[in-house]
Amino acid sequence: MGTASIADVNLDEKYGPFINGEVGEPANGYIDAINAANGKLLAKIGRGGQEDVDRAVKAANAAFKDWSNTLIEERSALLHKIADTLEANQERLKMIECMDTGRAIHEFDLDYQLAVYQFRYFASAILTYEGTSRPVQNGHLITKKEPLGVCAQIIPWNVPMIMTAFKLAPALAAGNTLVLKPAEDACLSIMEFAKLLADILPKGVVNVVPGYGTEAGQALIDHPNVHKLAFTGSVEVGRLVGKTAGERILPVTLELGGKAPHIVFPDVDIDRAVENATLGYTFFNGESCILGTRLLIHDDIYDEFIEKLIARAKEIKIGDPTDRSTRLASLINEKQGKRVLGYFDIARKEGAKILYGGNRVTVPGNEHGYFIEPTIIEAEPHMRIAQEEIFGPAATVTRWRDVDEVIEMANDVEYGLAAGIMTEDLEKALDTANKLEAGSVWINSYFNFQSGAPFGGYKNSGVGREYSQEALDHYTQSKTIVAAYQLPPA
Ligand code: TXE
Repeated sequence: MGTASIADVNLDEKYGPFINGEVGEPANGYIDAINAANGKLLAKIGRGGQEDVDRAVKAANAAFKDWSNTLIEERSALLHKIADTLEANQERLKMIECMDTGRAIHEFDLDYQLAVYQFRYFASAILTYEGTSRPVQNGHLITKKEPLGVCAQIIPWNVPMIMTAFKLAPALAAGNTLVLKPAEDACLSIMEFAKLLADILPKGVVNVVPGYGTEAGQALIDHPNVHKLAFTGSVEVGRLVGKTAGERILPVTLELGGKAPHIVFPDVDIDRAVENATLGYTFFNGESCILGTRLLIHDDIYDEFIEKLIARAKEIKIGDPTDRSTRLASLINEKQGKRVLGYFDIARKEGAKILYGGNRVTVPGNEHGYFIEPTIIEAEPHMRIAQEEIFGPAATVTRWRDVDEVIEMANDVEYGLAAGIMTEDLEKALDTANKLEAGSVWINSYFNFQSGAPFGGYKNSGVGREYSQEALDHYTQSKTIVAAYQLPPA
């Protein structure tokens, strides 16, 4: 299938919860799913509640025994089939996700590539995820990895298919069943994907209950028959999920916010560095926890770098999300739009200087959307604008002179998800990378995702790692069996 257009997406009128292989009626009615840019009704999504979650958890528990006992070769083949199906249907799903989130359509090429890779990676990784077996004195020792049971997985709205793949692929590969609660603000691509899964996976292995966080989400994390909690979203809700896991002694993984530093050394090719920095703060519409939103630029090149950074920002095309030439489009909703503009006001009050941008833009035919200019703000490191997650296409810029000083600046935030470094001196780059408090450090190439590279946060950015073999550890528990050949003598 070629590039899809709006006319091709052909949405259902309603998307109830996907439970036990079927789309059903939600217990509490429906919520409107709105096109983020033009405000038009796209479809209705189920407003999941306790009753739907009960049914979903029951279905996942019923499916667990058979699924966990399937041969790993079979599970691997099914994960490849999911990847094939996602690839075959990607153009339509990308367009649905573009309209639902408001993000520019061209970005979804990366989203779906990462999602497909994720299923393929775990299809392979599970085949080599072995326990051990060795003779011991008068017997034999076996260690094995067992799945946990039913996983409750909650994801946000910014990159729905990436998040779904990050959660589903390792959990399924390891032999778990699951209930996914996508975000109320953007879940149509996931509801469509769930229908495709009905033809691939046994009933009940994957269940999807859409709805509000305080209703479907809360009911899911509180459910007594789930065995693992996995969450991506705000720190605030992450704490709540972590607290629930603590009270119930459940394993938990949390992927929360970020405020990544992107350090520019004076030896860089400035044009290339500006390009990489621009990608780093504007991709994903600025709505991602991994963005390089704190640009720390060496004093020697600061003025020239800023001049070019502003010139580059001016070239960025803000427009209709479905137009392939658009580079920045609409934020998800009014709440996020006001939050981002509110941060610009905070910055002004703090005495930070908005060097470029800072405004909402109107895109004809899309007046409902919150289109925000790429925004460059000169700020002191301690200011709120340089400390808190904005979740919009904005970066702070700050000068530095001394390497120790910039490392301290880079680490002086509550988050530690990602970081970037630009220099031609690899020794300096690696030394700096070793000193940064961040789960991922990208040198000279921001967003350089590689399959198998653990992804997750230091500090308040979370607990646990996804995207890698480590994720299998988070979806399994180890069992040790020590077998003696005979009973000890009486
Ligand atoms: O997140 P929430 P929101 C950050 C970003 C953004 C801010 C708020 O800074 O501006 O969070 O976004 C579900 N029990 N990130 O309000 O509320 C909710 O339904 C169970 C960073 O959208 O955390 C959704 O499915 N679930 C982040 C999911 O949690 C609950 C990506 C995330 O929503 C719940 C998104 C509850 N009580 C936002 N309350 C990242 N790490 O990438 C809500 N939810």
